[in-house]
Amino acid sequence: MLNRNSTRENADEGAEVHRADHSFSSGASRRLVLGGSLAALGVAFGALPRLAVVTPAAAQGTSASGASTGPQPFDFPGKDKGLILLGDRPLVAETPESLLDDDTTPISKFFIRNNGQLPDEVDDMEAWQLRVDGEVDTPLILTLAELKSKFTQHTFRMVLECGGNGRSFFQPAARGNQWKNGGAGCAEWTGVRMADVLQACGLKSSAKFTGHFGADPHLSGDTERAAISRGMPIEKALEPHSLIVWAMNGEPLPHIHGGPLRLLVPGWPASLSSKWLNRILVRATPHDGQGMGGTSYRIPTVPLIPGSNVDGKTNFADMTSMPVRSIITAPANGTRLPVSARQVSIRGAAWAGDHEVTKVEVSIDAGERWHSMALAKPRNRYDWVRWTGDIKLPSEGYFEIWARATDSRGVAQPHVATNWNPQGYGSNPLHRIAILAG
Ligand SMILES: Nc1nc2c(c(=O)[nH]1)N[C@H]1C(S)=C(S)[C@@H](COP(=O)(O)O)O[C@H]1N2
Ligand SMILES: [Mo]
Repeated sequence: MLNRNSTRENADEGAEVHRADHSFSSGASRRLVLGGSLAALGVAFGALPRLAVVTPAAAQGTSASGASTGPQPFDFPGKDKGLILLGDRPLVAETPESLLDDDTTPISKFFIRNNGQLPDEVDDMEAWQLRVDGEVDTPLILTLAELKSKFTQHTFRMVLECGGNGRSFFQPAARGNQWKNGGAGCAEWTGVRMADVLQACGLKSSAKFTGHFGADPHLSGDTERAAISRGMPIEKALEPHSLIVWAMNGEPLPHIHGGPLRLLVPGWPASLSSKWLNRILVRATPHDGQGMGGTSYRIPTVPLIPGSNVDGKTNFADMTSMPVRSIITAPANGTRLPVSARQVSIRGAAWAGDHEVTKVEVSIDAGERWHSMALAKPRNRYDWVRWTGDIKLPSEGYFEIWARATDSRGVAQPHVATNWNPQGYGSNPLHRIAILAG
């Protein structure tokens, strides 16, 4: 349906930074997708009525050729029509930044990422089985009912973020779904600790890595191949926030999000958070499943010339913590304010993988001056930080709002995507939106 590998709004290969793709829309009947030049904007403004209906530019479907196709309503049961379809086979959809404005991301707005086909839905969720085997004293098969009754339950609000989030900001384009910043959400997850379950099986001294398996068939239908099967060092599995979960925002985990049972491994690429989880294999050596090795979920340890054709066998390392990121969730990109508006309240969210967010700043003059935003206290580790603040516009006219977060190591978001890699991981440039007073 959409070209997954090359969709980029307002694509302009010559631009040295990604733009805050902007459009000031006068409503569904009339839609303008603007390029970057102020001359183009000047023309477009004249054509608009004074108070336009607000449409986030992220909802604009624009093909790689630049032709506007208008927003494509996302049509999936229980999901908000404002999600952006990035691919329909496998089904992948992201959340526009402006739809991530809730403290807890509702299920209806939570992004979807599948690598294979959807497995069949089961009638009896409580009978779902998880096998734990490999480098353990006692391999176990546990039903969901047993997980619930035999282990202590925990609920944490935590960010789940695709390893490729932000990929569309790489230049040249990297392979894969062209995410903006919406391959992430922050929900309340309820389950039991991976650590408690692994320890119930008795970890051998040779237990150094995990391998995760789900019930979804490979996209090709080949039953010999897994849709995806990733794994990690055992230390990550033993963290108190690494959970085996069956509920999301207090509801049974929806099928599309891996129900009845999934992993939730916060801070690291979401590909580790196996959906439809049916097996955890404890290993002495790194897992070698689908999505491990080569350039999959791996980033260069020696910077590459952007666009290089490499196989990832040398000077690459598995991605661990996701990088720091902030998003502006209000106003929406493309918001048109009354001509007299000078005070603008801004809201957003920020998170930083394994690290903490210590600062969020906003600029309306392309980074000449930065203004600190107020940070809300996260509920628990791996929760995102909601932030708020007011900015004063010096005049009517066109402004870009830029937001950047800094993590507890003092690492801030860069202005552009850095450390280019073939599959486009770890892209976290500051978020830019455009507003118009007038
Ligand atoms: N079994 C299985 N688990 C999976 C995947 C998958 O395709 N199959 N996709 C992974 C990836 S790449 C991501 S980003 C997250 C997406 O989770 P969500 O669809 O609940 O948002 O699930 C992960 N777990
Ligand atoms: Mo992902």
